[in-house]
Amino acid sequence: SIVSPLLRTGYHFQPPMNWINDPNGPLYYKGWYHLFYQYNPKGAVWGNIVWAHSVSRDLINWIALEPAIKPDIPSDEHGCWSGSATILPDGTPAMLYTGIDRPDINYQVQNIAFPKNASDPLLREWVKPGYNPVASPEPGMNATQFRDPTTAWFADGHWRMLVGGLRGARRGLAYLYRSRDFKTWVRAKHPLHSALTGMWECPDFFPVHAAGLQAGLDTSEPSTKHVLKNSLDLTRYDYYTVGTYDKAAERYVPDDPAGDYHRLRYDYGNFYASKTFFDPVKRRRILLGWANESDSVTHDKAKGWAGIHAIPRKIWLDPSGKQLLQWPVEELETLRGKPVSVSDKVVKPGEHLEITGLQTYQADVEVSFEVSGLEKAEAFDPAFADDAEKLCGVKGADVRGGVGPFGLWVLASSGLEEKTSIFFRVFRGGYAGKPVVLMCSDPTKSSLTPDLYKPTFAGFVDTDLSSGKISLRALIDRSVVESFGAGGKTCILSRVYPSIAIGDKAHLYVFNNGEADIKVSRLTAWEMKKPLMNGA
Ligand code: DQQ
Repeated sequence: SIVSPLLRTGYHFQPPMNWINDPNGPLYYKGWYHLFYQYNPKGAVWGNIVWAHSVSRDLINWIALEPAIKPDIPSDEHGCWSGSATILPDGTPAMLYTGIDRPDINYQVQNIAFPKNASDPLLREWVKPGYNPVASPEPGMNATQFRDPTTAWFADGHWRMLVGGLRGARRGLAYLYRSRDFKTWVRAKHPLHSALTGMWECPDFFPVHAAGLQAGLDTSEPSTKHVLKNSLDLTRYDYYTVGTYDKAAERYVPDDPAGDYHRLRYDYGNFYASKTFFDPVKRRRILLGWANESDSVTHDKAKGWAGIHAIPRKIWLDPSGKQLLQWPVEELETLRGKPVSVSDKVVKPGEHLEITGLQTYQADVEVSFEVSGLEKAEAFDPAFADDAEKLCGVKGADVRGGVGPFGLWVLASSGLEEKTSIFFRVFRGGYAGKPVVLMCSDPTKSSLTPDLYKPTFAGFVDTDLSSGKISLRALIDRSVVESFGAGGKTCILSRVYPSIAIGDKAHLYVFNNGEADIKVSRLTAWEMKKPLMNGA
């Protein structure tokens, strides 16, 4: 084959073969976590979409079951698209999802399915009641842009759910539907929220604790703070705002009036069509997302698979109230082997330090950096204030800086012909004199293979650098690097396809390409074991 089998991920979610996209209907039921996802049973490209189904005790080891929801009623016979689970008061899950009911155009309706046998903890079989569909496009609505129902929530005698849509050419919206019995759904006159951003795919709406508490809330629990997320098909990124849900007015109001355009993202890399759910066992909210390949379609077909999911992340509101924090679920740590640590190492300008004593193609790395001072920091050019990605495109890992670029070279070949750089770069003179911290993933040197898509990803990190400290965690898994900056303030997932830095030829380094010393106060790296992964 033209692609090394060693590039198939080891501990990120994927089925043994074929195409996967959005996570669907995640839920916890009778001792098992359930994950459904968009799946093509017939190949490694999008099409023939069914809901594949896997179960897990810990969100890390997965067992594949038969597809749960397949086209077999008139209102989904041309595709079972994305949707969400709601746990009803009697404990039974209900699944709301989009069906394609015409072959010619993507005419979209919303359907409902229930477990055939609620006493089966594996929820293997699903039935679709005869009253489907439960919501159809009405005159004046764009029937081809009407999909992805949310988890429903209950308040004041009614269930409510959202469906993503588009009005005119540009207004993305979250239609609001109400129901007393979970069967008859009526659209509210105005959407819960909308903005001039293009179509909203996969909306998600959930309460969070206001005080920076890490605990999650069930979707129906009242709260003073909510999060609304949507996936913009125009940019292929997931954006969210933090705001208030006004139940009486049936509206959501973002705290920052510019928030809809301010562009906070769950992840500044390859991460789309995500969805959260409430885990009643550990009382946390968990975020799941899809990471597409950035390899060529020819390679995808040759490999016979395409698409993975990010490691499930716990999410909660930052104490500032301005953004979310994200961290890989603690269960991931059960895959860690023997640690290798480095402490109090200074990396001088232009130098790098190799981390040895473990295999690093499938690893978890946590590092705390200390910057000696900000005197040498480059001046911030306000022209880049809204465009971290552009700034990183101009100032990649190999462009010498003042304070930074410093960080990790991962999946690097011993001669450094190939390396993926995950790093920070600090600038002077941001808003109100605050230093600006940029976090980047620079894959431009990640592979010698020609014709790969190698996008540079970046986000700003809203962190207080007065202590001089900043942390980075990188989950390295053969063809994916999932990075968490400053304790999960800024996250970047990248897909890379090295041609040399594969298997035991992959190396890990700390680098400093600035003019100021950088101290590694502590770095710990673990080889990661392979979990049960759907039988592959
Ligand atoms: N994927 C699904 C849609 C959704 C899109 C189709 C997002 O329901 O809008 O596979 O990736």
